[in-house]
Amino acid sequence: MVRLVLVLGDQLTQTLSALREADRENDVVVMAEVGSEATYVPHHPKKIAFLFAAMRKFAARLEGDGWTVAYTKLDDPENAGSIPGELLRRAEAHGAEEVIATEPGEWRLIHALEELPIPVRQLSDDRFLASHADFEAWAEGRKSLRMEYFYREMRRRTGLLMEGDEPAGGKWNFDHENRKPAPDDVDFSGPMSFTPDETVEEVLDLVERRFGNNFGRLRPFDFATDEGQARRQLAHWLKGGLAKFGDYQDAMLTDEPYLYHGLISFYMNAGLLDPLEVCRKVEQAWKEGLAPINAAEGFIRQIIGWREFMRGIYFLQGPDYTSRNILRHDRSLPGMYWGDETKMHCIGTAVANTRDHAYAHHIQRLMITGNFALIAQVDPAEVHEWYLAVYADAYEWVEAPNVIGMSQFADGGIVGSKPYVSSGSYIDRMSDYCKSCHYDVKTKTGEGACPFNLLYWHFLDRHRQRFEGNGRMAQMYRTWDRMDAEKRRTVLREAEEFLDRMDRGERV
Ligand code: FAD
Ligand code: DLZ
Ligand code: SF4
Repeated sequence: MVRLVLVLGDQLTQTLSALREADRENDVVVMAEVGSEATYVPHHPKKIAFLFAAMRKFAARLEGDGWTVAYTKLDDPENAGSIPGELLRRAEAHGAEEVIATEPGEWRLIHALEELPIPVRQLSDDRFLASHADFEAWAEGRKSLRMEYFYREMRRRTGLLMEGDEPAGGKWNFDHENRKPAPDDVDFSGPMSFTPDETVEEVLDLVERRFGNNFGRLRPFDFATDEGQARRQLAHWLKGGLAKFGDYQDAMLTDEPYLYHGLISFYMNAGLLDPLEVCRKVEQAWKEGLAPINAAEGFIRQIIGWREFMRGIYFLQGPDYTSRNILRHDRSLPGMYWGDETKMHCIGTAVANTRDHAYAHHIQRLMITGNFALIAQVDPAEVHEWYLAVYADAYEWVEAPNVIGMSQFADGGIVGSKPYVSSGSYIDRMSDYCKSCHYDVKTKTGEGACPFNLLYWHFLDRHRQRFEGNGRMAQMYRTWDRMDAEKRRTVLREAEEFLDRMDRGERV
């Protein structure tokens, strides 16, 4: 009996569980570019182009390895328009009665596969270290789920940066060394640039025609689109970027959209790079003296700690996670997130980087666009949709816990123990943004006051009841309470006026 083997756009891994389970001689691999996946949010054109190009190249590689691949291009007139539709069409054509799949990274698609009228076996996605059962077992009985403890388990399990039972360098976490402000010069050239080949060019034309009006610049396009290129990008960064990754992890510079970041999340999330192999290479670089422990540990924590932890939370919390809104924020996402002009240089820069590269680094996502959306009290569902659309590494399993949880505190503190909010002074310390801004970061109220300064207190004041008992926030409330009453009233009034102007669509 012929079986269909589903390979999704973010499952481009030769050793995928569904491929391991299948029979190369008899089974048919199904891959499809479909309207439903390409439009469920208005994805950045670079994200769509990256995935379609990588899918086409991966399909060709499977065929070269002897697989039969039924590949549907987006503009194929027979295209059924959705993953379930394509599976049914192919099942009929090949007389298949069963589908083997690796579990998708979004509840939406898991449910769609469950509802198919033919049996679908969804195998666990073992490209991750922790299975759902592992994470559930770890979470069981804990009052709160903290990444740090989960991370230590993953260190022990993998043996990464371990010396026997002890962490290498004598401690588990070197984060306090990883908060240096922006350097004057960045001596790393950023990611490699890959010239589009024929396959990529064909996809770029297609995406331009079909998705050219989506937010985001399609060209120039220089992403890696196959495993070999992704490995070259990794090697390039290990050599030039890793050593200072830790030091400047939280820094931001106007003319340096990448600093020392790896730009490998696109490739790991789509399946072109194996996260554990990436970590082993980072560990090796540390062993060879090519990177200090704070860089190696900081990076490995992001992968076997945060990345795995976020996925665990997404699946543990269930399908309603994306609609959580514990703070009851309901403002519409301002037009500046979609490229409308803004006088705030920090937001303008983060959004321009996003528009041009389908990328912004972590601290821009967390402390610029995320921080602003939170203190401006934007509806987290709208914030979630934006992040899911605009970043080339965004799939719900990783994006939602980062946005709903870490960035917007909409889950009430499951991911983070306190909200990531700051006034302008943090941004000024960690970046060069404030030097070129219309607003003055040192001005707290009145003409030219930095909006982050106003909205920060406005947010804390509105949510006083929820947060003042939080030990990690007590100092913030003490500072607020020490301000004289008239000043506090002025801050709150000016914050409201700012938000009104923003809501009216004025350039703020
Ligand atoms: P580097 O800075 O070089 O970091 C190394 C790797 O660590 C990343 O490639 C990534 O795989 C992993 N990592 C680091 N932090 C996290 C994290 N918090 N969660 C999961 N993995 C992490 N990451 C995504 O992969 N997809 C998303 O949709 C996504 N959305 C985010 C939304 C918000 C609001 C925030 C605050 C963070 C989000 N992140 C997301 C995490 C992080 O910002 C990106 O992984 C990182 O910017 C990717 O760029 P890089 O490869 O250059 O990372
Ligand atoms: C993101 C995406 C896009 C834009 N297009 C496709 C597609 O046409 N075909 C496909 O198989 N996958 C695509 N993807 C990735 C899926 O949306 C992803 O597999 C699910 O969201 C689960 O993570
Ligand atoms: Fe952003 Fe305020 Fe600095 Fe301007 S002054 S860049 S708005 S933090």
